[in-house]
Amino acid sequence: MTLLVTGGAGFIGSNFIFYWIKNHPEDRVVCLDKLTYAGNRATLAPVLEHPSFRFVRGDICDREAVDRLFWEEHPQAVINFAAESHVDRSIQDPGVFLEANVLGTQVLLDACRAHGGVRFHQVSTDEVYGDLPLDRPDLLFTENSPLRPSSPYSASKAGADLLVLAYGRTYGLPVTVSRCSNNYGPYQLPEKLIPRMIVRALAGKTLPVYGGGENVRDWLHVDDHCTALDAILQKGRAGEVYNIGGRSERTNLEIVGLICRRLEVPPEQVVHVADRKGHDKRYAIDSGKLSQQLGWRPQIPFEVGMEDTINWYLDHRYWWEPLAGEV
Ligand code: NAD
Ligand code: TDX
Repeated sequence: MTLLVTGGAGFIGSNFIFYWIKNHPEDRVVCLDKLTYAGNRATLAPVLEHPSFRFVRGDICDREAVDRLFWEEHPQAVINFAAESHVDRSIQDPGVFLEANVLGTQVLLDACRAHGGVRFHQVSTDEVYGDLPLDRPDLLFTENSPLRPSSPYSASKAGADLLVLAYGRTYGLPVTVSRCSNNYGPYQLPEKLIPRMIVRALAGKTLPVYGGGENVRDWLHVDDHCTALDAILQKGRAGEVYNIGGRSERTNLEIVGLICRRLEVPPEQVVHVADRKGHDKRYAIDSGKLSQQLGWRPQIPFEVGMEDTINWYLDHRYWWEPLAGEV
């Protein structure tokens, strides 16, 4: 089959393309990416010459370009990673998040409808559920938790999720949605917590922790996210939402502490700075539905994945140094 991967020059999309080409060599993969500040064509260098891969620079909001690509490639499935993805940027400038994340998703859904009901998967986030209190470690997000997004980013993702599900119900489009916890791994832009701290630590800069640093995130290695997406694309039921998480909860201070120990950074380099507006306290995901119905389990223990990730950043300065100017 031909699989259209949007946003494939970003962090998770590029890891997914590598995963898919390796594990499904019979398939053709077409990547559509606008190459915003977050997209990097060089990341895809290992597959750019691959005979079953094609890279197309383009905007998912551009109806004509998307339609043309569907006529050229006749994809049997679309997986949508394309999005503005950084919460802090959405607080500064929400407009572009609404355009890319909501309207761009609508353009893709319309193309799937117009071309015979193409299978569509939306890559979404646990942030659509809002946050959980720090003093209730027993609580987890399930697929039935109410949507209570806190930031313009998560509100735009929640809007897109609802649109996807509505296209499934109204037009019978074969859609699925996955909501994943925080990813880490290679090729993550150093605006996000883990690579930002690694890159700044290596540069001898301060490590800025927002507020008290007690906020909790549920970390999942990007390769485990890819295997979950594979299971959903192949076996997921149309109209369903699947949570994806690693049950690997850590406070931000624990993450920064781990990086400091590994890179032998003195604790004085860690500084507490102004808190993020509307900062979500805790995310924790129950992915029982995915494991029970589709047999998925995460395979990479957090400490192992972090060691590999830190080593990757140590070995790939050429990749991140040009991107690390302002972080
Ligand atoms: P990223 O910012 O690293 O990459 C986003 C990619 O989308 C970039 O290559 C960018 O050029 C492209 N893009 C942006 N707007 C576009 C447009 N209008 N048209 C075409 N391409 C466009 O993001 P990421 O961390 O890889 O996240 C990918 C997806 O996964 C996003 O939808 C995000 O909401 C979701 N997600 C991310 C995480 C995480 O921890 N990073 C967790 C759960 C879900
Ligand atoms: O410099 C920092 N200092 C800091 O304390 C940065 C960049 C972040 N933080 C904190 C804020 C969060 O509590 O670390 C935590 C993680 O922050 P981010 O890396 O910005 O991720 P988060 O806001 O949790 O969102 C991420 O996971 C869900 C992705 O960016 C989203 O795209 C995804 O949907």
